[in-house]
Amino acid sequence: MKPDARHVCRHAHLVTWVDEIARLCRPAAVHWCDGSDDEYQRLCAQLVAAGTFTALDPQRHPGGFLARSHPADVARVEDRTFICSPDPADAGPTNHWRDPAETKATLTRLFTGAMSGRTLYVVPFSMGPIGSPYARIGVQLTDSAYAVVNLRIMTRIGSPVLDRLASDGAYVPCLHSVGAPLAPGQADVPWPCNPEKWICHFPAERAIWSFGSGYGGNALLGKKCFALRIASVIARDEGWLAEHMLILGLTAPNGRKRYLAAAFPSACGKTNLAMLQSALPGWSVTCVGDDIAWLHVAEDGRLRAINPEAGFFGVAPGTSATSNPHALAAIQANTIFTNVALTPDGDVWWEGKTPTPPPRLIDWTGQDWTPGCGRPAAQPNSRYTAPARQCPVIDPAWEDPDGVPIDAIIFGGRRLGTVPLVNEARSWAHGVFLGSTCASETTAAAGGAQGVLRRDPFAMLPFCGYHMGDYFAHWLAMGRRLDPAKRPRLFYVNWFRKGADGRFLWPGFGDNVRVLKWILEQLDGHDHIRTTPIGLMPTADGIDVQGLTLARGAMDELLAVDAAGWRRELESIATYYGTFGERLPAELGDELAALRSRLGE
Ligand code: O2Y
Ligand code: MN
Repeated sequence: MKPDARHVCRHAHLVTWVDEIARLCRPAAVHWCDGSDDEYQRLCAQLVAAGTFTALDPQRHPGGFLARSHPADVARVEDRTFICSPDPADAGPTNHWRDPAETKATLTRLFTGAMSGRTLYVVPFSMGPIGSPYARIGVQLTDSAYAVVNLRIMTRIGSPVLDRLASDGAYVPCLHSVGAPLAPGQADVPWPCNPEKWICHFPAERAIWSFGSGYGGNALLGKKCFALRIASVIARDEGWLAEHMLILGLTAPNGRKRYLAAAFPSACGKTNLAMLQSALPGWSVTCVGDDIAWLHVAEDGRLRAINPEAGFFGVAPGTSATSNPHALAAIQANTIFTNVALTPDGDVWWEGKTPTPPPRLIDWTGQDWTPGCGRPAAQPNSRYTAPARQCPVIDPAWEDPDGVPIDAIIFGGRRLGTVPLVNEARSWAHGVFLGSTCASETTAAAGGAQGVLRRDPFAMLPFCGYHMGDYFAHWLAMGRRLDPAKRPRLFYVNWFRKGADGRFLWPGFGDNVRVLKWILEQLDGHDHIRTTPIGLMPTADGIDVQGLTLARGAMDELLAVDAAGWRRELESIATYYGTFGERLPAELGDELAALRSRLGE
């Protein structure tokens, strides 16, 4: 693949690192990515020839491709994800820790000759708009062309990034191999990978080494590995926040626009909220980002956010004209689909895309599929990779180098009971308490039994690169640095509360704008508010339900403070907090005690 961008690199340290890795991994060729459209097209054609990609019907999905992964390489591997801090205590109780020197030694053995017969791609990438004071640069060395083309959508890559690096710019080295060397003459497979997987982070040296997987967060190292795990450590040290948050703009009928950020655990509909199609006339949402926010204190004491990504790596199942029409429009062209089903006429399909499935499909494993055959057509974690600029409601300021000002931050989770529709924190410390208690409940697979509660503080459980107790302390410190008059207000929402009949009480999707409206009214000061032991909540008529038919009594239940449920919640939080030992900030213990006393315990 010629020509490449090597000649525009003036960065001696980077050249030396690439040479060193090439000597270790012994690729057949080294290609420096320039990030051009030509290069992207050549790599896609190469992936089609290799059987990794199937080109979709150009009428239905121009520039669209389907990739099918190895059936055992379909998701992030949390149990193989390691934080290799020098001191195990710094990884904390929520991470898997490994000794950095031992891990480097093990990985060095695994990477030796790992790229034989393959091309080593050098992918300089920028997280954040190139030139933004908040952007950071990484360089991924990878033997996966699939990773390169996905990175080109998800980040800004190539020669402009090398230019920006100049001769001595800082970068995060990100080493990746699928771990499937080819012997001379050995035929390749469409999705090379290794049964042994290692996703390793070295926070002290700000480096990432990933081995064995070609999928998603394991392979696109700019996303969870860099923009969350390593960036959270950098942010702690430099005084900013790297968060698992969407960013949206909300415009009221009077034309006033405010920006909100929101943290939800995976599988709570973040992308749907980020691109919400408003059910309320006159209200509209624009999308700045759907997964990650980097938040800085600006000179004026305000919090400003950038989306460090340039694309969406969204989960396909459940994406429909009802749940997210704007995502459907965004993925119409120039999109890579992974592990979805293929229709006979070259279109894609997944569970929930249409109310009824097509009569015949090729499923994500490449087998014939018919409705009722007992297997899912699309892998449940199947994905689309699409450029953010294609979203019809992308915010005009989504690439503003200075970011957008954040007026409210929303936390949430999937809670079947107890937690109300919306609740505002009484103070910054109370908001940090709310964020620290984020949790999602899964309905047990059999028998409709009580769900299993997984605490996911700030939706960062799998993504915080250091001790979670120190992370809480960092959030408390950030609040002290913000101008109290301009500090974002902190909220907690729950779209997933169910009634006694087991049905969701709240319709969700586009109707969630009704809750966003109440949040905005809170910022402007209004009287649809009541003080409760758990925080500030809407009055019975506080949420605008015009045009919405809720089940009888549903709003009362959605806004109820269930004392018995909260008593159980207090105990659950106390047990959870106990896991952080002495690194739990005293303020959070105080918030728990204050809640206990407000609840009359
Ligand atoms: O399984 C993967 O590798 C993807 S996970 C993911 C992708 C996009 C946005 N968020 C997530 C997540 O797990 O939070
Ligand atoms: Mn995510």
